[in-house]
Amino acid sequence: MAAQPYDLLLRNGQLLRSPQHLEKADIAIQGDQIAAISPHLQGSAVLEIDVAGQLVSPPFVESHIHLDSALTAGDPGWNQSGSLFEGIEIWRERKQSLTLEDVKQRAIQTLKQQATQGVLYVRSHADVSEPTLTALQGLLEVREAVKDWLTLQVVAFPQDGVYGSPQNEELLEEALRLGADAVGGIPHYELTREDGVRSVQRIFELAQRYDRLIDIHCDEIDDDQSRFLEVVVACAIRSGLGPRVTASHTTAFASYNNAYALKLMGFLQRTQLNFIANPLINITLQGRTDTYPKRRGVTRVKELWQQGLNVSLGHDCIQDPWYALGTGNMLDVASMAVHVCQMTGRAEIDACYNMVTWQGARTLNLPVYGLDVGQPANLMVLDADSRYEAIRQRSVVRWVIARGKVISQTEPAHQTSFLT
Ligand code: 17E
Ligand code: FE2
Repeated sequence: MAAQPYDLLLRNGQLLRSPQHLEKADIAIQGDQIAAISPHLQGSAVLEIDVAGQLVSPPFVESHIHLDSALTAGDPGWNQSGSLFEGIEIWRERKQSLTLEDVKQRAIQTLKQQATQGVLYVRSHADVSEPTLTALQGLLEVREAVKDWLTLQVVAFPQDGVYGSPQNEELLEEALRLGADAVGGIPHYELTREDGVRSVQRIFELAQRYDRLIDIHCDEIDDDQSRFLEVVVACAIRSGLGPRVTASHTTAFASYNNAYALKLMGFLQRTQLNFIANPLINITLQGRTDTYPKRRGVTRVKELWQQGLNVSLGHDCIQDPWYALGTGNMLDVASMAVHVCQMTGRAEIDACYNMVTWQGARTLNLPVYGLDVGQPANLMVLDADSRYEAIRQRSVVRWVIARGKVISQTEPAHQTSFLT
């Protein structure tokens, strides 16, 4: 009797089996799982695709984006100074008119744009400093609506500070009761340094009480005196929560003097903290008060990576008050990291690819991720034969497979002929 055909068979792929390891193989999918991986798979399939040596990779992980503000650039005004603070003011005005429909429509449109480019895991912040919690409720509904093709985590993010106004602390806790996956904060934007410290301590208490992850916007400023990362480190060491905690942005780390940075790096070794850099936006947002020399304002990605700490990369924004550009393409993010963080060595370029895949999965605390038999069939095929080529060419993601289904197909860019 003939063997049951697979649902889907990808032949002749360059499979990214681990952060270190590429393997030429066929991969078969049955239902929503990876059923077999082998250099020459026997058997047939309902749908068989010859991927002809192209890179077969686990999906991209977008570990840091603000879906509640996505696609609002210019509404109600353009960020003329390009600063974080003008962005916060524009958003403060825009968020007065949020409705559930508005949030859901823009978030789902953005997620589809991301998914067609291979992003199947996303962590989004939801501003919880408006009394109706519309952004949060909208994104929680979106998390449910997209769950058959994309995994969305929602962070309760108090954009205006936990202690910025009297009701914010309670709103943050209410967001956790409503089901946010993680608790966030913004200590460098609290009214005083003491409030900043207190906010971090409160975030850790809430995370423990509600058993949630932590992802704090931390020291997103060029002020070398902004030192809340050390408070996060202290709380992580004392609570033992390290791997469940993320410090996002940490741009001030790029402005610290080396003596202090060296001490901090030593402390970080005791935490297993996760870091997220957002090089597209922070290269434009930071350094705005400098003349020349002008700082880059992206955290010490290379040094953190060299120390063995987990670093992932995010877009942060797609067309919003902080950054009017952005397409959802994670290879743009990785490419910007290669440039801004000077990760140009061959292993460093591969590391930047890993920062939008494996390292992102670790930041999100995903229980399973990767290409192994028995795992959920989530993967993508890129028009490139290596991570280096994918980043260099910003290669098209030809096929995206989510839960065993082909959810997106893109033709490669047209070939150009030189006519002279
Ligand atoms: N809010 C914030 O505090 N920082 C950012 N980078 C964005 C929103 C995008
Ligand atoms: Fe952010």
